[in-house]
Amino acid sequence: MGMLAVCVLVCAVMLQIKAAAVLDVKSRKLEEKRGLQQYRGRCGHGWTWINNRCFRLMPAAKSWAQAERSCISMRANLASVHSIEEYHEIQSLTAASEYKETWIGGYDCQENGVWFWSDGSPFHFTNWCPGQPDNLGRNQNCLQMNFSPAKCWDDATCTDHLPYICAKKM
Ligand SMILES: [Ca+2]
Ligand SMILES: [Ca+2]
Repeated sequence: MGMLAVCVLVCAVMLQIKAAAVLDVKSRKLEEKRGLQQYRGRCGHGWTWINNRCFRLMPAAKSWAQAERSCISMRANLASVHSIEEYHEIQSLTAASEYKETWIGGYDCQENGVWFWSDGSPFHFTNWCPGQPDNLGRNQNCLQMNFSPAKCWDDATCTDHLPYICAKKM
């Protein structure tokens, strides 16, 4: 075999390998997409899949405690938030209601300034508005999102009536 023939053969084989690799990546991406859709579907009607959890905005305003009870009745809790990216995705659920103030699962009822999430997850990430939490009137122990034009977090009076966001694990 001449040098040229060997080159052509090698090139042809290389091209085939490359084509197979591209196909492989394509089919893997398709599989991933299908898997993702299955995940989203598993959340059920009315729920939105974000970061392996299912979220739902409940527009009928309730006190924080009644909101938590309502979430629990759907095997969920008021939503906890663990990163700014997650916050923005959760926030997008409130876009239709013009980013109205909305309860999520943070509370500091037992000891002022010691915050917990009602789903028991660690309270690490925060997005407080400047000057918040201020425990105004020594009576603000529940976390509302979308506060002020900056749409950040505020401690509010737990008996205020607000829409709320529930979240459940998949
Ligand atoms: Ca407080
Ligand atoms: Ca406040």
